[in-house]
Amino acid sequence: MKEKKGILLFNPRAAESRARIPNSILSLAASVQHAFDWVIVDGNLEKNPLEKIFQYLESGRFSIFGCTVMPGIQIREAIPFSAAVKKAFPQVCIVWGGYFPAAHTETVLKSGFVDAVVIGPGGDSILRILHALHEGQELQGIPNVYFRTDHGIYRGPAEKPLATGLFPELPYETLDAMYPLPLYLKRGFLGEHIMTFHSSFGCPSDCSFCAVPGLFHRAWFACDADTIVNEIMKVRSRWGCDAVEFSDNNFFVSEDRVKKFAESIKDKGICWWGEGRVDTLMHYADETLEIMRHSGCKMIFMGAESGQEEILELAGKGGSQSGEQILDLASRLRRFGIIPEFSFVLGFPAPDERTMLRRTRKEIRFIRQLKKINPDAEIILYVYSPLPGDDNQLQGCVRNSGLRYPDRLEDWLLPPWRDFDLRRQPETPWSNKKALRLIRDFETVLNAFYPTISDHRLGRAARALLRGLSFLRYITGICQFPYELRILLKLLHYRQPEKEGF
Ligand code: B12
Ligand code: SF4
Repeated sequence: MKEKKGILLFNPRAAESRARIPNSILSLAASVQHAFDWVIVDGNLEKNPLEKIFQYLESGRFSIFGCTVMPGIQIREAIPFSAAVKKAFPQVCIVWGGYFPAAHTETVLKSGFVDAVVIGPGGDSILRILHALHEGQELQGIPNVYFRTDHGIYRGPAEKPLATGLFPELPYETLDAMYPLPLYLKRGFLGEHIMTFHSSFGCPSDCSFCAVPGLFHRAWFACDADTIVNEIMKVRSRWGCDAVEFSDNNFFVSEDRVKKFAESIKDKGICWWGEGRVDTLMHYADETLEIMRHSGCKMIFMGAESGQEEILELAGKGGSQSGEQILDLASRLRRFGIIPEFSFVLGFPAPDERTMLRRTRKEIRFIRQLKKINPDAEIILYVYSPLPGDDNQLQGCVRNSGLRYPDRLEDWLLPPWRDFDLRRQPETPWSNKKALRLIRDFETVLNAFYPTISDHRLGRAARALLRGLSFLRYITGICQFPYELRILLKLLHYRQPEKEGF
């Protein structure tokens, strides 16, 4: 019988500190585990990941090098490592999945070293690719799989994922044998040993700046509350975690599910955090918020995006969310002792510099008002990094601006594309130096006056020093050139959730 070859799954480095359980590829491993051999190489934990990848591939055990790639830092290893693998092991099929190849599929496949791209949840597709390679068949017809042919890009049939296959039981024990699980259960604001769990795919909303609607078309698939609790308790009893970070795009879609989860997890000594929407949470009953808090919900991340109606409209949140609602929720969550973490997206395309500066100043005033209402509210400032996407008002502005993404995959490694997706200061036809400086200066003063609670290493003395030194600037609103604060934040190794996660 022909030898069955398996898959080497690679998670390129994504974080400077605090490696998280690599759920993107671990869930792929879970989908193939009963039929094929698999191993994981985690760039967040390896000193020399390429060496490890080569060692595995030299064994001849693997027919696929599967690489997960989200925009930003991960392309820095994904691109050169995939090119090197193709050169040294041309017979190995290189498959990419995740948000970056879903957005730039053609560029990825045209590179010549990525053989196939899987769009959306990949468990079922990767299993079918493994079977096809084993049986010497073509990849044609496998749902959501794109690949290069002599005639161009072949697009497999688009198929909605089936909720049943989306949440396979994760092989924590096998991962533990490769990378001891405690390496992923690190200390943070939520607890001493935080695990990451992903309990739903997609989102029913379609914000115009977000990558999720393009992949899921407003569908949302979730596992039930009992499954979440069982998985957490499995990790807790074997490795001892005391907190969970949910990495769902929108954990709070179903109030009923959240309530059930909160009721079952309470008294189990677990703190938790998740991402949701302002309008959804505003509609939650007081009783649910009360149960959530008592069950260990410490903080909720929400895309506030803006306090201005015109921007909310552009972002696709107009009509259902308003500035007033954001302020109300900030005050409401304060009553329940849950910290709201609001992210804002600044720097959307504007018709001229005056409008851009007016909008930026208005946003800053709104954030100051928000902090007055709830000083504990965490503020995350992003700058809009566009994605290729569907037709909407925002995409129209992007297209009219003349922005063009690189044609060559390798160009994503060069400035200005290298940092484009980090949401810090993407170079776009509408980016404006004065507005960016306003944002950065305000962010520095805000971070010093209200240091994030998520930087658990920052002691009391350091916080007091930062607050004292920024007091006058914050109170007077004179934020220009805050060099003294920048230096101090750097010396204190201040950790920004915008860069490192939450
Ligand atoms: C955990 C996480 C991180 C971690 C790193 C994780 C890691 N890999 O080590 C941290 C916190 C470091 C991080 C950082 C960033 N992140 Co992030 N991150 C996530 C998050 C919350 C969860 C990822 C996950 O585990 N999902 C669970 C798995 C099961 O789902 P999945 O990843 O989609 O995988 C499935 C499919 O995509 C597919 N698939 C994925 N990979 C592969 C590979 C192969 C071979 C195949 C066949 C299939 C396949 O199959 C999988 C199983 O079904 C996602 C949101 C989300 N819910 O996915 C954002 C997300 C991926 N991040 C995003 C972004 C933009 C970033 C940043 C670049 C920017 C920012 N400021 O947030 C930063 C970079 C920061 C930096 N250091 O520079 C965006 C990407 C959106 C986009 N623009 O396309 C997302 C979608 C959040 C969002 N809604 O905006 N992130
Ligand atoms: S609510 Fe969040 S995840 Fe859903 S579409 Fe909007 S930004 Fe994306």
